[in-house]
Amino acid sequence: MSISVNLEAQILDKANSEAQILKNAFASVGTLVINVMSSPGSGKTELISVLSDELRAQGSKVAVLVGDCATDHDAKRLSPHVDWVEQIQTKGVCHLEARMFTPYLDDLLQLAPQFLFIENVGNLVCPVDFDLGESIRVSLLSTTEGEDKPAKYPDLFRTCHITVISKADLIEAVEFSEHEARHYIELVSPKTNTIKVSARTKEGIEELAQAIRAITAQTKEGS
Ligand SMILES: Nc1nc2c(ncn2[C@@H]2O[C@H](COP(=O)(O)OP(=O)(O)OP(=O)(O)O)[C@@H](O)[C@H]2O)c(=O)[nH]1
Ligand SMILES: [Mg+2]
Repeated sequence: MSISVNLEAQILDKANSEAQILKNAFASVGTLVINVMSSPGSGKTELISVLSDELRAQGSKVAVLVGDCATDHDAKRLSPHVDWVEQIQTKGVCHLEARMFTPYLDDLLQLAPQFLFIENVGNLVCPVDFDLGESIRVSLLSTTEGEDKPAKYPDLFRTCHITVISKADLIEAVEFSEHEARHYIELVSPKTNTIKVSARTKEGIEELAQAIRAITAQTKEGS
């Protein structure tokens, strides 16, 4: 038992020091890294696409590293909306790790985008423990998956600065209670900023872009 616990601690220590290297590197070129985490199909790729359209319209450069077990479908979807995108195929691994970014680091540092979105592998458990050098964590709670995901998977929602209630255009169709969802989010993460968004109607996209810009400003003041 103690051997496996020590091994896990050592693996996480190594991952965290790799993340710190990424954090320093991205900070040195003024890139804000945003780790986006949620269940499969909750709307991460669609959200990053429309959010990137908004941020680029305001003059920012946006890059994305997107993780899936297999396929490059999401990178292809994102490509028209961003300045740079690469797909990481994890071959079954249920989360992204900082070491997986090494092949892309030189390109990214040269591009020096204002924003680097990391679309994590769709999973509400495994990505939580892996620091990817991000300054912001965003979780999605889709209206199609029920209100109580934050109560069932508290660790993920607890570690996020922003929680997006995604697919807001479907609230009525799936009889989703926003009130109940906000209650569960606040129970596990009282300080999180919860924003209701639809990638279809663009409701909430401007507010989300502003929230990310506000954190960017705070991060710069603090460094
Ligand atoms: N109605 C509606 N559908 C949406 C919205 N956002 C995403 N979708 C749809 O939901 C499905 C899944 O969206 P994705 O963006 O692929 O979800 P994802 O979280 O990236 O999925 P994985 O990468 O597989 O984890 C797609 O069919 C999208 O078109 C939204 O705001 N409203
Ligand atoms: Mg996706």
